[in-house]
Amino acid sequence: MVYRKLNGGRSTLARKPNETMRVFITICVGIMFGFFIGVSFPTFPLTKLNITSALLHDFAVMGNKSTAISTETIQNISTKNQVVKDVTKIWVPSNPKGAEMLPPGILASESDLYLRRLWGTPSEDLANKPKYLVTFTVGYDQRNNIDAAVKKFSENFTILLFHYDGRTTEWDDFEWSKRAIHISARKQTKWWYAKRFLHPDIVAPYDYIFIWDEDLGVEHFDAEEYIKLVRKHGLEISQPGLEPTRSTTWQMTKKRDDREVHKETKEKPGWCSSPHLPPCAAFVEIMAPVFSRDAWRCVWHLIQNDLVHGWGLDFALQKCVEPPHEKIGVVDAQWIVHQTVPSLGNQGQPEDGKAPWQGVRLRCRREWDMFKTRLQNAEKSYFKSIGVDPSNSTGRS
Ligand SMILES: *[C@@H]1O[C@H](CO)[C@@H](O)[C@H](O)[C@H]1NC(C)=O
Ligand SMILES: *[C@@H]1O[C@H](CO)[C@@H](O)[C@H](O)[C@H]1NC(C)=O
Ligand SMILES: *[C@@H]1O[C@H](CO)[C@@H](O)[C@H](O)[C@H]1NC(C)=O
Ligand SMILES: *[C@@H]1O[C@H](CO)[C@@H](O)[C@H](O)[C@H]1NC(C)=O
Ligand SMILES: CC(=O)N[C@H]1CO[C@H](CO)[C@@H](O)[C@@H]1O
Repeated sequence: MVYRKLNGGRSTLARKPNETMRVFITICVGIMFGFFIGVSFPTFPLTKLNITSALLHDFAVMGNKSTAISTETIQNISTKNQVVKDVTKIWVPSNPKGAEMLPPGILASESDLYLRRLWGTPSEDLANKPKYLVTFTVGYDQRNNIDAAVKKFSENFTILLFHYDGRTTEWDDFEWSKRAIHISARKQTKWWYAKRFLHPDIVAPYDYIFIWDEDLGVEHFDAEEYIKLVRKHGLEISQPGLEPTRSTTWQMTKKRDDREVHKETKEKPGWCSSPHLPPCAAFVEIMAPVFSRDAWRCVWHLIQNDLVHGWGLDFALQKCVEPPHEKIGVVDAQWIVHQTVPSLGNQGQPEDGKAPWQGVRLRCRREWDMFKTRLQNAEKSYFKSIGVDPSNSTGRS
């Protein structure tokens, strides 16, 4: 950095051969070293002056040999080096934005959700560090269902509950509740919590992150087995197969009986613009998604702060992995039941004589449109900015 600064200011040098440059740099380093010593031992200012002036003298002799670098120039450089005083202050441009003044060795850019104790040696706090994270967005009325679900997740999981009804302490009736993390904010949605509390740097230690609804039946599901299959089939974004019911809308997420995992399906004619595109492939729903660490790092950025219901997100997840039709899939061998109990959907405001759930549903639809429009516009302006017409490529919708 210092070299660059000095070189930048030296037009005389630019014309000179490499050797001069080398000598020059050596001298500069010498000067700086001298300066550093001077600053390090401020009680001996004369030492500093002497070293500097001795170097300047040497430099003048060498400069005479091959060039017209004058003592005045050197003095100018020397003056500029007063700025280099800042070398004793830390500035690391490669540090995260805002933390440039800290030495890289002290930066703790990532965190975790591990609970620590208040005494003893920090390095001995954690008996085990769970490698997976599961979150449920819950109301207390669904406690028995959540209790059943949590028991399908081993001690290798950190359990995080987002409470939308403000009731948290009651959960301590469950033994596992004391090792769980509880976050409470009234009447918010899963994606609202996820955006605020699951920043990729916070959940960085977890290989896989489950962001699940509260109304899932998990009788035929085991989380460790699920992860084995996800690893085996290279799924970055996945969900367990859904037992087919009347409310199962998409073919893709229906459980199949003849395989461990499926990554594509057939939909009704005209529903898929390509067999590799949602909802025929590269598609999971938003009720029970599982993300790898890397996929989540992308998806977190895709979640909009104001579009809290996450509608349309399922169609866009494919933007976050490559190739999506191979890295997004449904695990059939570990499957769940979507019980569709009325929960947060019932917590809207009655408006214009409409039931609360209607207001919520209306907002969901509206958000879906807004999300689609935002994404399309963002893509358009990106391609425009680099002068490419994406309609000419084999781009994804
Ligand atoms: C500079 O070089 C010239 C001849 O090359 C020499 O006569 C003169 O003494 C030199 N000056 C210094 C300061 O070394
Ligand atoms: C040295 O700096 C002074 C004032 O900053 C400037 O006027 C002079 O031209 C500089 N000399 C050289 C050789 O760069
Ligand atoms: C937890 O993870 C460890 C290490 O991967 C594994 O050996 C153990 O079997 C896991 N626990 C369960 C209950 O599967
Ligand atoms: C798209 O491709 C066609 C044929 O390859 C070409 O003629 C046309 O100029 C392209 N359009 C743009 C905007 O690149
Ligand atoms: C304090 C000190 O060491 N001063 C010395 C600086 O250098 C000149 C000559 O290079 C000496 O004469 C001084 O004694």
